[in-house]
Amino acid sequence: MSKAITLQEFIMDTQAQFPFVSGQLTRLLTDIGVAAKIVNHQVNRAGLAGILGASGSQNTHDEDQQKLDVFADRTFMRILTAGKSVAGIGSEEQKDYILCGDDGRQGKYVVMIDPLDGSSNIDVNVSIGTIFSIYRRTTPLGEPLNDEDFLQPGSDQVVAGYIHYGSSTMLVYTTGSGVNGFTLDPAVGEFFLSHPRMAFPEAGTIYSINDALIDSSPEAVKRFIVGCREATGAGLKARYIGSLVTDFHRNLIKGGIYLYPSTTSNSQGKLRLTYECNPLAFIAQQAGGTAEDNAGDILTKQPKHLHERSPFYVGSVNMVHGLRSCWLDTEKSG
Ligand code: AHM
Ligand code: MG
Repeated sequence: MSKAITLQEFIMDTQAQFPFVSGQLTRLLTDIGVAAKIVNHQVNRAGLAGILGASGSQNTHDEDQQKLDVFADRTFMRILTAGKSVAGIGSEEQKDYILCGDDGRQGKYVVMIDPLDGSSNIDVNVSIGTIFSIYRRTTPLGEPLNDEDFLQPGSDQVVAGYIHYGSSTMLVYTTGSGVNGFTLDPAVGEFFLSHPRMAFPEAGTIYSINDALIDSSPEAVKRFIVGCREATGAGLKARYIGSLVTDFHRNLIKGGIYLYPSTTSNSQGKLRLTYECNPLAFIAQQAGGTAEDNAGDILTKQPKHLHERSPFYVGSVNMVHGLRSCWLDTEKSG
């Protein structure tokens, strides 16, 4: 039997393979793995530890924070700010970005994170996730960080990943050279490589959308969904959990598209560009899939502010391109 590869070993091997991956990035990825284990532990015992339910506070989007949202945010902040590699962090749970150390003068990297995504599923024991993204700082080392460091297009990501707290806990990430997935063995407390070189199956068959949004979504999305429904005889299926990481992860393994559209009441949809859409878009691209907003490739979009929202369509190429054809058709007929 071949030896199981731990996350730590894999990170070290990757560092040796790619000269651009510095010791600081290795440290940072290791820290994310450690924080993931701590959050996983709390997620698993949430019903016992008295940390289910609302925390009584709200985040910058006026959404009620759950106790686990706050716990996960604090855990990632504490661990990432303690290492020497992170200069600043943008989090869904924090109104402004956080500067590490001396105004972010030290540390080569900037992290964008949604510490616990799928909050509405926490209390009902449904899978949730963490989404993260790492950029090189744009301001020179030794100077304080500024807005530009946090508002880089998704195409500049160095690393993107997610942790999926599901029936087992997985950490999936890319450094721009394919996507690899690691499963946590709770008995030994280690992530082991379980899903090397993850790739979207060529032809996706799953469509994932909140049905209640369809009537108020753009004509192109409506047409696409009508097409999907008509093709159920040909094997298409609707599946929607309401946890982005879970829906994405399933579609990555089985093949499909996830849609969170703009609507008449929310012209930019719901999901946040910098720490929800872009990381998953980069992973999708590295796994042979693709991601768009209403206008096209989402990775080239210039973020204007930290908590900017964006319509999001991500998954297998055949399905995202099928949606693109619907946009073109509606433009022609409109
Ligand atoms: P959150 O960051 O507050 O958890 O919101 C993001 C979540 C995604 O995980 C999920 O795909 C989406 O919101 C579900 O939204 P809806 O309930 O509108 O379908
Ligand atoms: Mg979220």
